[in-house]
Amino acid sequence: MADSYSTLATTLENGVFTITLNRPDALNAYSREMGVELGAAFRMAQRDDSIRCIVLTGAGRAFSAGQDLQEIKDCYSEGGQPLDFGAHLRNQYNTLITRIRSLEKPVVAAVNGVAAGAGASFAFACDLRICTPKASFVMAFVNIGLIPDSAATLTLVQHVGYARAAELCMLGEKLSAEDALRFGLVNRVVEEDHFEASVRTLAEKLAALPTRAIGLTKRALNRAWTATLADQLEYEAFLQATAGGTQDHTEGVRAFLEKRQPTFSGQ
Ligand code: T3D
Repeated sequence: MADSYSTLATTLENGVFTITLNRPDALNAYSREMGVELGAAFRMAQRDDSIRCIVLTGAGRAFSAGQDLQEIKDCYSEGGQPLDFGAHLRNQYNTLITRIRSLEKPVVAAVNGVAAGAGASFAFACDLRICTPKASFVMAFVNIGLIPDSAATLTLVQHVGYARAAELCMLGEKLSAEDALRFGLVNRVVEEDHFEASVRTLAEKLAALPTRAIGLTKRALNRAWTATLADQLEYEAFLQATAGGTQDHTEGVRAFLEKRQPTFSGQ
């Protein structure tokens, strides 16, 4: 696949669409252009049936340092036009976070280095997080007098609980990969030498599973935070009616009965 992005590098292999944030000199800080390109890449990931798992990672030594503060520096100069934070978040970050959460395919954050500010928020919005021992997470917002955004006030509480989320958000200190694993914030920490291969193995495994069932599972998990027991039971029944009608469900049951490995098509 030809790469038509200037802030991202992408590959599609064995059903795995890898999106690499590619501004290593700025620690892959989020620029306006990166926002536009990420939007396009995630839209394509949803549309293209050959894509069955998405990996989000960073080039160089960082995952992402969050908002590019250089890009908005004029807003802070004497007489500069102040940033319209509400509009900036609504138009850029919020649409991307919504897209990741509502994408009906598994999204894995392969956290190769520091993830700070909205960079951390993007990792938290993914379904799974795998990182190297060098990775770290910094809720850098407080260090510049802002509140955590891009849904981190929700996702971080979901992943680690209120007390740990409050400590990370209020102190703005670096959380190591080891502690992130202990807190349940990341699923796996893998030595750097094996990182790429482990990410590939995990992503290809996800890509070979029943994609529609995974998408529907994601819907149910997303809904769980606000649902009552009765709501959730009903929602599961509703979604299962769709999952039960997929080719992959039939294939899964037939393979079980015929004592063979299933071959899932994603349909
Ligand atoms: O509406 C809105 O815009 C609000 C939205 C907010 C979303 C946000 O993400 S707010 C939070 C923004 N991010 C930050 O505040 C993080 C700032 N960076 C850091 O705290 C540290 O750089 C890191 C913890 C990420 C990494 O530290 P370290 O020691 O490994 O690297 P460093 O030496 O600080 O940075 C290396 C270079 O990257 C350096 O440039 P230089 O001096 O080599 O030319 C540094 O300026 C640059 N860099 C790091 N972060 C950013 C950045 N450049 C632009 N924007 C950045 N966010």
